[in-house]
Amino acid sequence: MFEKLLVANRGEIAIRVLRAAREMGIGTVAVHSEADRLAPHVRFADEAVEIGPAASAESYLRIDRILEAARRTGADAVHPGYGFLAERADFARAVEEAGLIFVGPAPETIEAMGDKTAARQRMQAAGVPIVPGIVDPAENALAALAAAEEIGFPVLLKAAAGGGGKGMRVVETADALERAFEAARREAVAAFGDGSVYVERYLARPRHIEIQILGDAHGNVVHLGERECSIQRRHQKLVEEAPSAVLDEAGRAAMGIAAVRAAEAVDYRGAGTVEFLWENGEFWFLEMNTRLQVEHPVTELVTGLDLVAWQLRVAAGEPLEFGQADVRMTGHAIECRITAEDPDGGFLPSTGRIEHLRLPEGPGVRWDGAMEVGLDVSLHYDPLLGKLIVHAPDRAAAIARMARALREFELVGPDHAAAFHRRVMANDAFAAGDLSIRFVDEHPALTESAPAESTVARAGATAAVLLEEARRERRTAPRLSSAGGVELGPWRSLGHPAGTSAP
Ligand code: MV4
Repeated sequence: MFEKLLVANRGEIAIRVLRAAREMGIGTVAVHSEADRLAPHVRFADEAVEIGPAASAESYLRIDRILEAARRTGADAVHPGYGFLAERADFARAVEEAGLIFVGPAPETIEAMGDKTAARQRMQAAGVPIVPGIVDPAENALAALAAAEEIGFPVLLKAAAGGGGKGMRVVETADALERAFEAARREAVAAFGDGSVYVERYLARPRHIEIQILGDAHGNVVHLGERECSIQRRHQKLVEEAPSAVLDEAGRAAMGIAAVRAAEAVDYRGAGTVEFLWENGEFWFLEMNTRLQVEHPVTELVTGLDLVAWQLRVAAGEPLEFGQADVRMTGHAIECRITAEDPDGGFLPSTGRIEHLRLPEGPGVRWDGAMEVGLDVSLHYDPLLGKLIVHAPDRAAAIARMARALREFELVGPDHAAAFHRRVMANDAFAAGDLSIRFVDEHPALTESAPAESTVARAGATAAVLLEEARRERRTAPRLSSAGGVELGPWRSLGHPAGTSAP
């Protein structure tokens, strides 16, 4: 095992990785921007190095400064987290060329999966089902039209350099194809500097289900089951769960085998995710993500495996010491992403100081976050404040547990997504497992607060802030009453603290 790990990230994922390293007796180095001097992740590491101004392009995306921090601290491995440099083949290569271990797959693997048409070709060759369509970019609109006629309308035009939905165009009829093709091409050039566009059959109401895989440097690959990630908005996942309500043992095995084949086809090392679209019992490869994902905890809770610990072990060259038959799944896990976004205001990012915070506790509850009272949430970074994750014996119990945990959750400061999640947990279609990637659009009430709800929320929030201020005052200036005792302070007038809990 290596001796000192540098975590090239911030926020909850930096803390997650630093925690695993500590438990394994590995030394830790955090990096941070000027704005993040007092950020929580800095305190979870043995050492910290400042790498530049607040803007990510000047700090967390600066390969040179991160490698310099590793050199100065004597780190021998680098974990990229997710986002930032996690899927940059040039970063993985630079880390290796500096003589350090990159905690992730080989640069060639990252590259192979970055080009979507190349990925489709490799998956097709490996026997992994891909969405029907072409596996080379269309030369021009006429070629795209010929492909579309063959596939059958509606079709989806996609950018080969894409991912995340940029440059995608649904085309319903032959008449509309040429214009859509030129638009998709322009968008792809603007977004990726590469106008290659290909054509797929359009799936109208699929689910997004992905398989977690883990590979070592000795050719062993296992899958750790699926995550259902259909509840999303504009390609931002909001709720994830494991297992999916639509996969039985046979379905899980089939998708798992396809994912392992996909991983083997690119000599996958480390933790990765193979994404599929699922519709009416059929599934097709969509993309492969060559990183640890935000939603990895739901897999950890149902498998009992520490994915970050395994990432570190296989990066150090240790073999997986278990096979597919040893992977067992128990119970049901759900994750809600608590983002600093206003769910009743189009999910616009929100900023401000965290004034009051109370995190859920109790059986089966996990919080992976990077939040504390006094922290300033800015627009510089991802709006993810933390993830609330629960584990229970079955799906109904997990929903009830998440609803309970969300009622305990109190955050006053920036607007945040907790109210949205409370509504999802109370939603009948969610309870029935009737999900698709259109779930949020199909249930507009999830993103509109009921009038009573906002009044109660405001009252609760105001009470919580007053209580917080009163507590601070008590801690700093206890006043003696005339009888010689300590006065309880102004919070007394607010009634019992339990009455202040946000809805
Ligand atoms: C699709 C699709 C429907 N049919 N492909 C969106 C992002 C990109 N990675 C792939 N995406 C999609 N590809 C076909 N042939 C619908 C989507 C899609 C989607 C996929 C997964 C998760 C969320 C999504 C939201 C909108 C559209």
